[in-house]
Amino acid sequence: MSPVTRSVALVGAPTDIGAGHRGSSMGPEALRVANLGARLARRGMHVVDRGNLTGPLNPWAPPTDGYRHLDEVVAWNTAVYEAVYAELKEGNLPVMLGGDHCLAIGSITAVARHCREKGTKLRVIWLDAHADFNTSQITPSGNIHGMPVACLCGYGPDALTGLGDVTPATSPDVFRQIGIRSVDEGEKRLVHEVGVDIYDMRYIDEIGMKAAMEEALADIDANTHVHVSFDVDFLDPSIAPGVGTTVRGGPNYREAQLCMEMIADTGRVGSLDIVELNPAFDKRNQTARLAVDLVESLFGKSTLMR
Ligand code: HAR
Ligand code: MN
Ligand code: MN
Ligand code: MN
Repeated sequence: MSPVTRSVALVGAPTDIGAGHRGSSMGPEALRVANLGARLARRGMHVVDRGNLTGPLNPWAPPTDGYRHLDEVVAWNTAVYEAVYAELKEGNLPVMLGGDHCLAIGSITAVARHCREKGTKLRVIWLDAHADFNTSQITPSGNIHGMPVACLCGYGPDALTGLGDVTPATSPDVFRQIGIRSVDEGEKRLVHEVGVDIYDMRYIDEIGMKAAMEEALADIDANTHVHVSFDVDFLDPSIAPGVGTTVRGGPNYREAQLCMEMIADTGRVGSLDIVELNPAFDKRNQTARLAVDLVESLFGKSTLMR
């Protein structure tokens, strides 16, 4: 349970507008069917479900100038930005139910504004198989869900880097990326150049999840707002098949639990994205149920056992 707030607002963003596969638009409903709200309420949190945001349909068009569906991505992110900012302003802990990962541009831009207004330090824990640091110049696909971290750091189109009150919304030092194992060639050069703090799977294999998370969480203090951006493809596909872009060699169940538990122990979680869940690839909603399990741990489920 975070001392930041115990009132949680679920905000659905049912779209696959930034993805390379259709179906993450069904993510919010799959999380509801897996009882996300009731599970968090059982943890002692006050939960309100705000329902779903609306936005343009997916035209399934090819990229133009290195972006697929840029106008529609901007429309969806504007809606997410406004909704998440409104929840933070009311003192609620927003949980954005994606949708694909392009929507983190809107949610984190809102969180960054909130932190500036409160004089709080922002730390984003980015759980993902991918670095999501592509630009229109280097993207292999044009899919904007491969670009949100770059956009948040100012590498992207004006309409996305300038969503909030300050451009860019964040900087690379804000991010700690965990579980990374698929980075494109140009993207690799760019993350090194700008110095993103990446705890990739090779590193986690070598030193273990515990030591990796200790490093990643080291400078979180009482004045830090922790935002967790949970791309469900972070998890190993053997336990989480319900995503569009599976990459072998992710954290197993226990490693993922430990990761969530250690973030919970900071007591500073103030906002969350759950993204890239794709029921079209899932079996009996197992990936949604696993995501809900892990989110319970993120909000302190295991703490009572000590
Ligand atoms: N890097 C690839 C691209 O840009 C795929 C990355 C996007 N996939 C995600 N995001 N699920 O984490 O096209
Ligand atoms: Mn992602
Ligand atoms: Mn991913
Ligand atoms: Mn806050």
